[in-house]
Amino acid sequence: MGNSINGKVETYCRMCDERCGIIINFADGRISDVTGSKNHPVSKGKICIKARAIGDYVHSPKRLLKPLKKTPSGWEEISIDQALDEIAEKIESIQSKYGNRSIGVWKGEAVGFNQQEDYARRFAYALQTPNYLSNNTHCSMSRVLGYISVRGHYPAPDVLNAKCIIIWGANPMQSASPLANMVNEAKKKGARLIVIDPKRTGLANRADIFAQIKPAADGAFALGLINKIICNKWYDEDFVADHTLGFAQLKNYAAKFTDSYVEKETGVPTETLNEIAKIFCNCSPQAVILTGNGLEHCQNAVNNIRAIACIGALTGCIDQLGGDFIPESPGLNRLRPDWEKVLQLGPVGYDKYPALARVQENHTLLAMDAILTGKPYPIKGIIMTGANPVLTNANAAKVIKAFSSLELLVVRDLFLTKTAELADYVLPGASFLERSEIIFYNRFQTMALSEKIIEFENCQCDYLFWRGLAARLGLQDYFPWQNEEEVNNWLLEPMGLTTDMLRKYPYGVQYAPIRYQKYKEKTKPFDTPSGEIEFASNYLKSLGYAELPAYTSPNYISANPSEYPFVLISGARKIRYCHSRYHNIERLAKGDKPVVEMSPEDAVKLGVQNGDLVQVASEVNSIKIQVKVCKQGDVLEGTVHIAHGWDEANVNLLTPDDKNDPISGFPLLKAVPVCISRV
Ligand SMILES: Nc1nc2c(c(=O)[nH]1)N[C@H]1C(S)=C(S)[C@@H](COP(=O)(O)OP(=O)(O)OC[C@H]3O[C@@H](n4cnc5c(=O)[nH]c(N)nc54)[C@H](O)[C@@H]3O)O[C@H]1N2
Ligand SMILES: Nc1nc2c(c(=O)[nH]1)N[C@H]1C(S)=C(S)[C@@H](COP(=O)(O)OP(=O)(O)OC[C@H]3O[C@@H](n4cnc5c(=O)[nH]c(N)nc54)[C@H](O)[C@@H]3O)O[C@H]1N2
Ligand code: SF4
Ligand SMILES: [Mo]
Repeated sequence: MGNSINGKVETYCRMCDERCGIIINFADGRISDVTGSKNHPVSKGKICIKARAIGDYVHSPKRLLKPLKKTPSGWEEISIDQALDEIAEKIESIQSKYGNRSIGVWKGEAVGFNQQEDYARRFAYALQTPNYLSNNTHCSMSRVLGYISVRGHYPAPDVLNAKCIIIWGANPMQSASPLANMVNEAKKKGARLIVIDPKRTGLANRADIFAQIKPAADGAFALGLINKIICNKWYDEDFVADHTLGFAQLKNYAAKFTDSYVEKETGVPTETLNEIAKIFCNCSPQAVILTGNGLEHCQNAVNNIRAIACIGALTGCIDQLGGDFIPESPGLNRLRPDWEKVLQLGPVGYDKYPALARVQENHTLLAMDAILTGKPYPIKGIIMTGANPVLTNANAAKVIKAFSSLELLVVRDLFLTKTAELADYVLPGASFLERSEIIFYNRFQTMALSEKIIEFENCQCDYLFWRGLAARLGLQDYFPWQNEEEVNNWLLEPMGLTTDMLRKYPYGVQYAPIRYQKYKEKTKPFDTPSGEIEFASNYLKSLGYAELPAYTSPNYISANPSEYPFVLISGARKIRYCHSRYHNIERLAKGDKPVVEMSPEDAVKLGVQNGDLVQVASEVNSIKIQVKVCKQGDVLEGTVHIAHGWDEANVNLLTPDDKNDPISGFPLLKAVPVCISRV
């Protein structure tokens, strides 16, 4: 199977979103092996285990190669034309019965961002539905919201030139190998490394300081640091005076975060807090904080992240060499529809989470409620690509119930996943080697063309799928370009570039020179309502939220813990998987199984050992899973961890969808109170 070139092809790996440079060797039309490309300026020849499994993945015998239609007697193979004809007809009938907004379009993590995301947004807009849904109800948007409310932008930390690196709620050794390599490189040049995490990660082992914090207590720690920095006058007085608003209020508020309170709340000793504050300020402005997913999944996520965003702003790290670089945009043509017009159509979730408008996101969890209740209006059909929400969205039982009740669910995937099993139509998706798109490294301000190098009959790329479906609905004007090559050239037009020009630079061209301290060039340089850095936000206040990055203690700390005495964190990355992906690839998953990781002290308390089966129950649901007892000190006592993405023990059956961060609406995926008992 497969139609391809023989010999070597140099391209980008997209088994995760890091885009390392790879050389793929083909033999007899199949990928025979994959090695790292030394020509790639970021990955420099290094690749991880997932890249080595690209051939197993792309040529997997489990891959879907024909569209499937669900019939009373099971799956029936049909042609793409028949599938698109029937899906278009069904969309028209649903929209005429329930209104344009009754169709949702869902894009998952696997197809990436930029133009793949924009195709989905564009198709939704063509249908006149505001309901573009995505993995971003669970990913990054809390961080983006937190940062942009303070700074007006999301930074790209200049790790390589930093003298102090704080890794806060992230684990790049598992989740972003090239970034971990940069951290190690900076460390070799003398950078100090600090890790703040409830779990001892790989980089925590190499860190100068490891602060083993209680889950979701990050805001208290950040405010404790702010208090230290202000009391000791370790902040950048000129930068604060010239470019920030709300300093006096922040100072006042942070004063409540005394040593004893912070130590009790976070579990981190005061000496450690002092040490971190001192090192960070000594190294500033060449100091960065790398924030991760670990900060996003709690009930105070955005405010905790706002507090963290204030730290580097206080010490003047903004847009500095070795600090928080502010990337410039490349200035392509826009595929994405005008957001103001989308908003006017009334996306689901905005009454509850109005701040989402700032990041142009909708709320997938409230979409589940709309499907089940018909309120605020019915959603009856979903067209999905590159996602597996049955394994990745909070409260999976509700997701299954909602998807099962739809009049139309279309899933585009490489495999018949748990989500695809619920669909009316399953369409074979194209892997990243089967599409052409423009990719970016915003930290280096480079862009490159990643080209299709292999093709399977019936496995359409996303662009041709959206175009084919739009044409059947009379919406061809939204997708006028015949193929991806035409789209790519149209995108590049305003920059005076063409795909042929990009082809000459396989690992990218720089679209703008790197410049620092760009804020000095303008009077109101930051993209906040005031144009300055906002320690206090009038915008959030006007929406009914706290003006300052206020801290609220997580329920498991503040409430009586007796019924659910453990706190579950879920989804710490493992290098061999990406969310629900690759558990079906033997080379990657062999010998591995889902486990609940716990400290030896907790294992003793529960009377369990490695391999014992336990039941883990939250307020929402329960699962059975085997125990893995960790080394002492690797997981904080009282805290347990379960990875997401496993069919066999789906941790998202336990995660609630109604205990959300009030600003971003992000669900509680870390800091979930649970009880554990032997089976
Ligand atoms: N191999 C692999 N790589 C991936 C992915 C994947 O699934 N697999 N997913 C990709 C995606 S979409 C994303 S969003 C990124 C995420 O990448 P990261 O942001 O690096 O996320 P994690 O690896 O989950 O690391 C989160 C860390 O936060 C810690 N943590 C949990 N709760 C808390 C808390 O309350 N406070 C603090 N301070 N720390 C906490 C966890 O113990 C863990 O070490 O990874 C990307 N890369
Ligand atoms: N409990 C818990 N849940 C979490 C998280 C957590 O930390 N804890 N993290 C959350 C985060 S940060 C994220 S980003 C989400 C991700 O959640 P999802 O968006 O659901 O992403 P994946 O699980 O990677 O699902 C991708 C699906 O796309 C398919 N696929 C792969 N390549 C392609 C392609 O090129 N085209 C198409 N059409 N399909 C393809 C894969 O086979 C897979 O079934 O999960 C979230 N869920
Ligand atoms: S980190 Fe691994 S999976 Fe991700 S792009 Fe690089 S080689 Fe591929
Ligand atoms: Mo993510």
